[in-house]
Amino acid sequence: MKTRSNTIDNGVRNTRVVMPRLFKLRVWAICLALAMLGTASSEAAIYNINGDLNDALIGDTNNDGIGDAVGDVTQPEITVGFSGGGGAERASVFPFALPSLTGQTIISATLTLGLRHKFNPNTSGDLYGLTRTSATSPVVTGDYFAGVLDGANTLLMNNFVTNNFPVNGNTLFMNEPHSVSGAGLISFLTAQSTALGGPGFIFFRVSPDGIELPSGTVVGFPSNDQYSFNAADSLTVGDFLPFLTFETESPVPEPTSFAMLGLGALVVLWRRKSAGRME
Ligand SMILES: [Ca+2]
Ligand SMILES: [Ca+2]
Ligand SMILES: [Ca+2]
Repeated sequence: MKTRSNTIDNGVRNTRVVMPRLFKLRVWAICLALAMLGTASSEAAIYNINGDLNDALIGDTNNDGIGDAVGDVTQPEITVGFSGGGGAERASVFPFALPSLTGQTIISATLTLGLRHKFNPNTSGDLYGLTRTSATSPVVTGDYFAGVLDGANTLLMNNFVTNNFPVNGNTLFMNEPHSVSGAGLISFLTAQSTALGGPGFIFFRVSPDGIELPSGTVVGFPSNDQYSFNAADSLTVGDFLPFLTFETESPVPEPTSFAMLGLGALVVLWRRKSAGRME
């Protein structure tokens, strides 16, 4: 072990060798940490995606259980449930553009839709992720569903919106954000991203979990029995619009410059130490 007393022959070497032991340990620790940081790090990214303007309702206008008409895609408010008068059951679909996520792992995600009105709803609205993906965003009639459970698509939240005021109450203005997060949504996004294999569109749907067929034959139902959601087209300031946010992680494949720096410093220290031992 070298001490201050036996290294007085060379001023330059002296300044090196008498470096306090604790300080030397710290330098080693920092170099090692830099090296480890570079080889084991991952990159995180956050994506904030507004709903696509092609969001729309789909109607089953002849009440046969099959969707047959996509509503006006420019409407600021789209509905889910039974519409009186014309007698149509409706579901609403929200497309989102997904970027390429190759090499990334989704670690958290939240989807938010803005519930705008409740029109005497007697049924609840269930939130699904649709199995289909597409290179384009338009909603199609095949996206329609009404009923208790749609086994062909991914149920993300049962009773996403519910009636919580007296049946046959008045229409209520809500503008209330409703969100879903967690493992189910992460799993769905991961599956859709994999299916796309690059950028493309994914689709979420709110469906009524009750069916009222045909119009006018269900005694006691109000003229309207539905929810409405803010569409991406809404221009009203303060509206909660369709919004998807998620975070990804991806490993950094190459040792970074930090790692090279850390390894380089380790080599220099090791050489100096070896040289010191040989003296
Ligand atoms: Ca729209
Ligand atoms: Ca139909
Ligand atoms: Ca339900």
